[in-house]
Amino acid sequence: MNDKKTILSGIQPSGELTLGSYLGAIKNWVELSSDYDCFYCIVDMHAVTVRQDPALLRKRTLEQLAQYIACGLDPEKNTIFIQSHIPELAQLTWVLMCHTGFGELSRMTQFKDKSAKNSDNINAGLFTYPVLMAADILLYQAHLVPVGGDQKQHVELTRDIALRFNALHGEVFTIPESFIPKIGARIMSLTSPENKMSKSDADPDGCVFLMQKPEEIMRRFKRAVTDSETNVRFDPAKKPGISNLISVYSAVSGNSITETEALFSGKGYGDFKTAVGEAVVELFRPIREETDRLLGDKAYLESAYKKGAEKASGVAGKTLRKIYKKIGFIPL
Ligand code: ATP
Ligand code: LTN
Repeated sequence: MNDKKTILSGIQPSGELTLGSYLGAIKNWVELSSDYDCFYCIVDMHAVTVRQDPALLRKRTLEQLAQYIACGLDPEKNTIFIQSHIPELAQLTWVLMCHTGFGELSRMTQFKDKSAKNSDNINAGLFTYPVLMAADILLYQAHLVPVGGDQKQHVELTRDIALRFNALHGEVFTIPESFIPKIGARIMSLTSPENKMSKSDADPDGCVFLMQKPEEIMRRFKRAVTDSETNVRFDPAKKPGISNLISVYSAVSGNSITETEALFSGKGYGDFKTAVGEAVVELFRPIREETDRLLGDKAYLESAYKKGAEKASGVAGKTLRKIYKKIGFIPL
């Protein structure tokens, strides 16, 4: 019998995966994957809360699948799937929406940020986005949700919805917890280090992408915004740029923040930026090469997402039947 606990997490195919997506989420997905029963999805339904070009969305979804695998997630050992392939998700979302308060959703900071950025398209999907995410997590009865710090509030909301539902209808949902890295929970933009590095950022120079060529990665690190001091010291409030680079180097090398500070004490910003850039280049090189190779084998990618959908839909169907029964829907 499989008595491993369950993990679920997802990333939107709303842009190219960044260093932030990798250090905040995927790195932990890989590290946790042998100890848990893992469900990792490409959340295309979340991505369409913002207008997407359909052809580009298809391309990015497949690319993201290849990148998950290239990062070390084996589709034989993990359930890797595309969110929209599981219709039970939308069905559960409706039920959960009827257990979520308007006030709760109004407090979500991501909604506030995204509606400010997309003021011409503040649609109902953008507002109810966290309920779809709660359904992702609860449908697979996940215990743990490895995400970056920006998603903590959504996991808390998921817990509140699940506790409320269980109190009304009996213990049906597992109560999930977020798993947020100590270092790398919030990687900042290289050009404006007071903002999160985001794949759909209007200023792509602030991002480092998984698929970028080494020269381009080096160029972005060398031009990263820092400050007028010269010492490599961690102080996010006063030195956001340098502190961000210290976090990146520490997360990539496995050093603590203090160890990184000690390693570069007395060295100038130039040397430090080169070292950070080189560490990231070497981290991404094998991932980029393997992604390119996998993208040349569309038949393999198709078989991988079909297998993932088959595994995911077994679990999804089971949870949904239970929920429908609990709330009084008559089974067909
Ligand atoms: P978008 O720009 O479309 O909103 P995003 O770049 O913010 O996308 P998501 O798809 O929302 O990325 O997030 C994927 C995962 O990566 C989430 O778990 C999120 O918390 C994490 N993540 C994203 N950006 C960062 C970052 N800069 N630092 C740490 N973790 C991050
Ligand atoms: N909302 C998340 C992406 C996401 C997710 C999930 C993360 C959708 N469903 C389930 C963890 C678990 C985001 O914006 N990064």
